[in-house]
Order: sequence, then structure tokens, then C-alpha cells
Amino acid sequence: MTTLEATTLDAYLDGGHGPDAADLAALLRALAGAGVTIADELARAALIGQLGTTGGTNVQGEKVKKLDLWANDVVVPALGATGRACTLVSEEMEEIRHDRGQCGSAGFIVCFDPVDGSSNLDVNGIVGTIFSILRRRASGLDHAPADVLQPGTAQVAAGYIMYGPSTLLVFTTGDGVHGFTLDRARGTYVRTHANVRIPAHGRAYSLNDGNWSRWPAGVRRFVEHLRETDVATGRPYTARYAGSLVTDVHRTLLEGGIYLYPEDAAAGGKPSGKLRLMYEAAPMAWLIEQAGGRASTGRERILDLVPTSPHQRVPLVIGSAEDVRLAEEFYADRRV
Ligand code: FDP
Repeated sequence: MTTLEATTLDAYLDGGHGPDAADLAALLRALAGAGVTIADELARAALIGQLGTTGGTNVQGEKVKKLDLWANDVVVPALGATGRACTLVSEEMEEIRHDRGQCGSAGFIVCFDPVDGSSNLDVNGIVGTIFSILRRRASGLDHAPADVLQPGTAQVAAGYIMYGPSTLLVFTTGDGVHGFTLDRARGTYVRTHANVRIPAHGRAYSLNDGNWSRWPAGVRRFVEHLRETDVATGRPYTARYAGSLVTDVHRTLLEGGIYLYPEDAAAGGKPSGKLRLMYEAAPMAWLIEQAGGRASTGRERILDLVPTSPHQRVPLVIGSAEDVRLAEEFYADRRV
């Protein structure tokens, strides 16, 4: 990773190559712009009554925060105004949003979670926007329902905007992972992280320990292994968990280690875990692979999974390649 350099997001996007470069630049600029609007709202949310819930629940049965819906209403028109995406999938929209008016010319599908980690909102914690961009494959006005169900390998851009002490856009278009920090004084994003590479192994593990009794046995054994003392292999690992996927993956990307949200092995639990494939796991998996890391369900590569529904959940094991490989060994009972 290098530090400060002068490349702005606009300059980087203007220098893009390939048939999709102009379209992706327009979509990424729209997401970056929406990110500035969302960051501003987050900063003043407590002052203007924007914290708390709407009283409703989303397609996942989770309580919807006011800012979840508000941010969705920022991202949708921002993407729509590009004229490049006729089909949108959002955590906050039960149905796929298909704009038939744009369908003739728009060649892309965008899947996104406008505010991920929203349980952190009311405690001034860090949240993010996650996005995944797919190329439209089929033609005809009714292409959308089947067309969105593409595996992660089909992504043409993916990333997140992290709303922390600074606002940071991290993405890949298949040419490495780059991070751009919002420079408010200049009114632009500036590249602060070029060609990010994740360490081959780390010293931290990240998962919700409160779910211990519901993890599969292999995950419990893996975590016990990480907690043992062994100087030669850098154990015990330290524990870090924000409960905000963007925060936890971002730290793992920069410092190495492993993040897990396993399936719930208890009777009546969530057999596919909690995270959503199309707008959480797949974009993070591509980003981490582009940085030299690894992402799986514990058994299968995330990017190879073909979604069966837009809001499908999936277990996620992601991070440094050596750490994820070791977790997979425990999943497969090759290590005990
Ligand atoms: P949240 O429900 O607060 O929006 O999938 C969403 C997510 O947060 C992730 O960002 C986060 O990593 C995870 O859920 C946290 O879930 P737990 O509270 O079950 O740990």
C-alpha cells in the first residue's frame, strides 16, 4: 500500500480502459457522489432526528432504520440519473427495480446495500455502503428477474464507501483494489490507497462470539485453535469485531486476518448465515480476491455461487489467504 498521492477519483476514472470504462466511470461517480450526501446526513443525523427506526421491517424481517430508507432514496436516483443502469437490487427494496424507460440503452445492473451495519447508527458507529455492478446480459424488457442472478465472477466493479472519521471509497474494476479518501476542502476524492494487497496471514479474527453455541463444530474448533498460544504461528490471534461488515472487512483488508459470519447450525437457526450474497458477500469477495486474499462459505468459493434469489443469504469466511484456507481445513474436518 502506498500513501498520499495526487490522483483524484476523476483522473483515475478518466484513465480507465476497456469497453465499459465510460459506463463504469459514470456509475462509480454516481455512487461516490451519493456517498458524500450520505456522509453529510450521518454527521448531522442526531441533530435532525434521523436516528432510530421507521417502525417497519425489511424483506429480511429486520427493523428498518430511518437512515436505511433515506440513503436508499439517495442512491436510487443517483444511479438512475446516469442512464447506465436499468436494474437495481437493494437491501431496502423487496422487489427488483427495473426501469423499462432506460432499458433500451442502459447496460448494467447495480446491487447495493445503502447503509450496511445499520445497528451501529444509533451509537455513532461506522457504517458503509456496499455495491456490486454487473453487466446486463439479456435483451428485452423482461430481462431483469433472471438477469440479476449472476455469480460474483461476473462482476465488473465492486466496492464500498466507509463512513468513518474520513469517508473512504474502496473499489475494484478488476485492476487491483484502490481506495480514495474524500477531501472535503477540495470537494473531491483523492487516492490514498493504491493497489492494496492483503497480508498472506494476519493476527486478528473477527466474528460475533455471542453466536458460539450455534456455529458449526468446525468453526468452533478453528476459533479455539486461534485462541491457543503458539509463538511460531503467531497465536493467539487477537479478536476484533465491529458488527459492521464494511468496518470489519476494511480492517482485515489492510491488516490481514479473517472475518467469519458462519451458518447457524442450531435447529431452527439460519442455515445460510446472515449476510446477503449479491450485495454483501460477492462484492467483498471480489475485492478481497483482487487484493490477494480469499473468500468462501467455508466450503465453496463465494464468487462461484450462482444466486437463486436477489436477497439470498450465504455464510462468509473472508480475509488473508492462509487464514481462510486454514478455516476451510477445519470446516472439512481435515484439522481437528
Ligand atoms: P446490520 O445488521 O447492523 O446491518 O448484514 C448486516 C450486518 O449489520 C453487517 O454489516 C454486520 O457485519 C452484521 O450484520 C452484524 O450482525 P450481528 O449483529 O449478528 O453480529
